Amino acid sequence: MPKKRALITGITGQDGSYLAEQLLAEGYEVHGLIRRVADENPSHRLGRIAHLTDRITLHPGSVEIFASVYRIFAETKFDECFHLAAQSFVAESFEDCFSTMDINISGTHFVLEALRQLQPKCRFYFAGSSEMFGQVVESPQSETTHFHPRSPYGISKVTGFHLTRNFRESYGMFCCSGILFNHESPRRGLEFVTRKITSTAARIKLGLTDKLFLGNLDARRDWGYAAEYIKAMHLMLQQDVPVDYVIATGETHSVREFCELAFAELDLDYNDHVEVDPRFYRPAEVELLVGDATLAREKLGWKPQTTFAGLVSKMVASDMKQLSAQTDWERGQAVPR
Ligand code: NDP
Ligand code: GDR
Repeated sequence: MPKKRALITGITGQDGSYLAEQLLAEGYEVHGLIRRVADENPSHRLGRIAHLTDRITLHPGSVEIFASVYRIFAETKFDECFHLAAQSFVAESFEDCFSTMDINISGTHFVLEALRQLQPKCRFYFAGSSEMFGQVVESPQSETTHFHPRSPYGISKVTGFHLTRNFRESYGMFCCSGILFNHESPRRGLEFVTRKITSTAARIKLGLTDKLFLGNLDARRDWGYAAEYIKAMHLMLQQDVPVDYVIATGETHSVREFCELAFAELDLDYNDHVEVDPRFYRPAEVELLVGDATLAREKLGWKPQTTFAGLVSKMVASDMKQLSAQTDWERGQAVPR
C-alpha cells in the first residue's frame, strides 16, 4: 500500500505538533502549511515541531489568501487535510475581531474551495470548538446541542462548522468537524489559562515572581489532554461516512480548582499568590462547558485516559523542569570567572 499523504494547517501549534507525530507513527507522509513571519528564528517559530523537521515537508502559505492555499493543493496531492490553523485565543478575538474572522472563516472557506476545485476526494477535518455552544442551553453538550457563541472566535468557528457541513452536503465531499472541548498539554500556549497557571506557579516556586493575576476564577471548563484528542481527529477521517463528533472528558472543573491543584503540586497555597485582575475578564464569558462524547465512544472507540489531576500534574512537572533548567543555565552564565 502506498503511504497516505496528509496536510496539516496549523502544524506549528499545540495540536498540529501532536498530530504530526501521530501521523508519522501511522506511516503517513506528513506535510504542513506554515506562515511567513518577521521572526524566522527556527527555535522560536518551529519550537513544537523542531524534532520532526527532517521528517516532514513544510509549505509556506497563508490561509487568508486564496491563491496561496490554491497553489499548495495545485502542487501536491493529499489523501487527508487537517485544517487546524486559526487565531485560537478567544480573548484576542475581542481585541482583533476582523483578523480572527479573516483567518478563521475565509481561511476555512479557501481550503474547502481549493479542495473542491482541485482534490474533491481528499478528506477534510475542521477544528470545531466547544466555544460554539457559548451560553449553553443544556448540559452536557452533545452534537445536537444548539449553538449560542459568545465571542468573535466562537462565531467564526460556527461559520467554519456550517461551511464544512455545506461542502459535505452540496458537493458530496468527505468533510467533517470535531467539536473539541478544551485540551491542554505542556505544549499549550502560555496565554491560555491552564499553562498561564502552571508556568507562573513554577516561577513562584523558583522565586522568580510572587503573584499570578487572573480573570474569572469561577468559569468552568471540560479539560482533557491534547495528545489524546488528536487521535480522535485522525479516527474521524478513517470512517466510512463523514460525521461530526463531540470530543470531551465529561467532567467540568473551575479555573479556581485548576489553581488549587497546580499550586498544591508544588506545596503552595494558591490563596497566597492568585489575585483577580479585571483586565482578564472578557466582554462576554462562557461560564460552563461540559461535553458528552458518547457518539465518539460508540462509533470511533475513542475515550479519554488522562484524569484532570493527572493533566495538571503533567503540566506543572514539565514547567518546573523547563524553568529549572533555564534558571540553572542563567545562574551558570552569571558565575564570575
Ligand atoms: P494553537 O494556537 O496552538 O495553533 C494555531 C496554529 O494556527 C499555529 O500553527 C499557527 O501558526 C496557525 N495559524 C494561525 N494563523 C494562521 C494563518 N493566518 N495562516 C497559517 N497558519 C496560521 O492552537 P491549538 O493547536 O490549540 O488548536 C488547533 C485548532 O483547534 C485551532 O483551530 C483551534 O481554534 C481549535 N481548537 C482548539 C482547542 C484547544 O483546546 N486547544 C479546542 C477546540 C478547538 P503560527 O505558529 O504561525 O502562529
Ligand atoms: P478558552 O481558553 O477561552 O476556553 O478557549 P482559555 O484558557 O483562554 O480560558 C478558559 C477560561 O479561563 C478564564 N480565565 C482566563 N483565561 C485566560 N486565558 N487568562 C486568564 O488570566 C484567565 N482568567 C480566567 C477565561 O475567562 C475562560 O473562561 C480555548 C482555546 O483553545 C480555543 O481555541 C478553544 O476553541 C476552546 O478552548 C475550546
